[in-house]
Amino acid sequence: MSLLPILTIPDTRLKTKCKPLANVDGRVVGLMDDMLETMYKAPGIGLAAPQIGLLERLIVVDVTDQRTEKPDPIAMVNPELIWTSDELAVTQEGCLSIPEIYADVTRPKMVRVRYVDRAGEVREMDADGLLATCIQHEIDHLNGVLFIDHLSSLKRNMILRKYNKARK
Ligand code: GNR
Ligand code: NI
Repeated sequence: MSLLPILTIPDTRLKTKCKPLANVDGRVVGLMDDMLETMYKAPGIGLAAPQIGLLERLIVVDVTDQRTEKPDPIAMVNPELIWTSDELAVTQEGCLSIPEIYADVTRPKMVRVRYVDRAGEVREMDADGLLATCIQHEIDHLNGVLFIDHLSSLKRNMILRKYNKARK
């Protein structure tokens, strides 16, 4: 297991569409474990492969509270949203690739996701609440989309000015 450095904006790899994985082999399982370790250490509730510079369709999520609940790590290869609810939910989101910036994002409240698990089996999962939000945030990363891209250009530009000023 190893900790991996997390890329931050404006790294262009965060704006790139990632390629599907052909299969789940030892390399991919090793990456899942390294990404989970990196996510827990950050700490974060999700991590997508492009955030560690890998342009492949792989995400990990665990929305349990690390201090009070037992872990529930989930790794998904080639995840796809096969259904999203008409009902929407607003969640304050953050991103390890845009440190210390938070904003309300509106997304479908519930989703059904199809993916390949660490055993190479195709699975489907229904998600609601923070898990649904996190899965959508991570799949966005695989398409080169960041949570700030869901905001108005006025709001996004305000945030980017704030980020660049804090980063200077
Ligand atoms: O740690 C994270 N928290 C979070 C909070 C609300 C909505 C999405 C997230 S994901 C984020 C980690 C991250 O950047 N994943 O890509
Ligand atoms: Ni993120």
